[in-house]
Amino acid sequence: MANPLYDTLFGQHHGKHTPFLLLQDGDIITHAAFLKMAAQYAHLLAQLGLKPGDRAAVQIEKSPQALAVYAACAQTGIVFLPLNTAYTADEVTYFVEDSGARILLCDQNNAAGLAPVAKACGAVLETINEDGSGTFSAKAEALPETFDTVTRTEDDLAAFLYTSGTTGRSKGAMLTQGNLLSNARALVSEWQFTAKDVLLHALPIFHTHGLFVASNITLLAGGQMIFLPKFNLDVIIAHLPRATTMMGVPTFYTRLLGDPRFTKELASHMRLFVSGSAPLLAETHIEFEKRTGHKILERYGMTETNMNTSNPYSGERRAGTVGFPLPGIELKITDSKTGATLPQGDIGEIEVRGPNVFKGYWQMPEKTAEELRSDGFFITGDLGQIDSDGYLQIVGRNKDLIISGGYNIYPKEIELLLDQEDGVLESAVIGVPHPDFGESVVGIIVANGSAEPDLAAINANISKSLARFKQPQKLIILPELPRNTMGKVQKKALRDQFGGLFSA
Ligand code: MCA
Ligand code: AMP
Repeated sequence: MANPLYDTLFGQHHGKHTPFLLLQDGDIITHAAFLKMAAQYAHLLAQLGLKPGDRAAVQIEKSPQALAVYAACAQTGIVFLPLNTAYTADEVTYFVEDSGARILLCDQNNAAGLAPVAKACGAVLETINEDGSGTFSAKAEALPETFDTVTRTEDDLAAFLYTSGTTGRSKGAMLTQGNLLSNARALVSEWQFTAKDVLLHALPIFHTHGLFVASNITLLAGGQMIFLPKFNLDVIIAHLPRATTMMGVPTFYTRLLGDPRFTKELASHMRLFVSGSAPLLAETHIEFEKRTGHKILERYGMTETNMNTSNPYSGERRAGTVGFPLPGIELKITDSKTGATLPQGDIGEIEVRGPNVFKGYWQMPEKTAEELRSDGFFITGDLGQIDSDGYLQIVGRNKDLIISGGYNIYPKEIELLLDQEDGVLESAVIGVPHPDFGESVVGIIVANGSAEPDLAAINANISKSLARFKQPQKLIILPELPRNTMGKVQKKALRDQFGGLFSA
């Protein structure tokens, strides 16, 4: 095939005037209209001087146009680098600099703030706004409606997705065409997606879940998406009757359960509800089944690996577990210190190997070597246990990570900022249970004695450079941090002490 990713996901729909994206306002974008837009964007990217392998950094609101930029990157062989719209200009600067992106696509509202970033990095700045307007879309409108797809192989890079690290420095996970395609194929088959499916899509498309899981498998199967800009309970409930399937983070499901309009009748026609990105509490799974008669299908994945395991479509979907390795993916539980495989039933580090596993971190060979073994196994940093029936249960994390509403937050990044603030000697950032987001961020500060830290000023300062969802919901001053005999901060003790802060 000339370009496996483009041909398989997009090219197969050429000339089809079938519905693809069903929008909130009732508009319908057909496959043909979508591909025309993507081809025009592909021409524009080429005209702007981008070559196969170059990176395109994209921080725009969810829209058909945003998805068409992904398709255009696939068609031109350009590496798609989507960015969370909540990131501040400081955060975006790092991604553009680190990736060497040749274009930065942003919303007009952020263009003035991001222009210096683009200039300093030698990237072209263009805009696409929430309603699809913008300099990029305007320039593309007059361009030809078809584009000669650039030849690629499955081993070529398709996307960079940045994921934070325990050192506080984000790493660009390099995903190949083959990584994305193998996973989409496995999921279409396991979850029995067909052209008849209508997926209720309320996830953002700048992360794996909304882009590679939800969108890629719908494209591969030839189905439709009710393509909503974000999760809004009223809108979800209004559109549910038209859908056959839905994918979400656990917060979607707890919010639905919190609404009396979400009834058995409303969900009766649905074929499948999928949850992932964060642990789905067994009680949510059970309550959902009681309310609707549906068992949510929970699966487990990562930015670096796409999806690794899934509960079965036809067999028993077991609450509190993430099911079995997907076809073609090997999974083992190992001793974190020695790397040796542990006996079945023991708790240890989850390692995975397969065509889904990424190529490495962009320009970080040492980091890559720390997590990706030479034999191809990726060390996930998650702790798991396999029960006697083969179901994987995630029992904890070997990495200091908070997951809030499905977004990953690395404490180190926030601690580095807090430590620089006036009056702060040191800090520890922890995740504590939160009824809506699963976990929420709390910052613990120790004063350096020079002056009482001004918490309001600290909050205001860090909010300049930190996306809102990463900002501590609460800052607390303690005389000292609990430490073990080796001097390491005991975050578990802090989580135990402050675990009830957001109790419902
Ligand atoms: C929004 N806010 C948050 C979050 N989202 N705070 C903490 N955690 C969050 N996740 C803040 C906003 O900054 C705002 O703050 C306030 O909450 C309300 O904002 P709003 O935009 O109205 O929030 P929302 O619409 O209610 O959003 C919550 C949400 C959303 C629907 C749960 O965060 C969401 O769509 N999450 C999905 C994330 C996702 O796709 N993850 C997949 C990653 P203020 O009012 O103070 O200004 S991929 C992955 O993890 C792997 C690969 C996998 O396995 O899938
Ligand atoms: P990310 O780095 O955004 O790709 O997030 C990946 C992490 O999300 C994994 O390493 C897990 O810690 C977590 N995760 C994803 N799916 C699940 C799940 N179903 N249950 C528990 N944790 C999950």
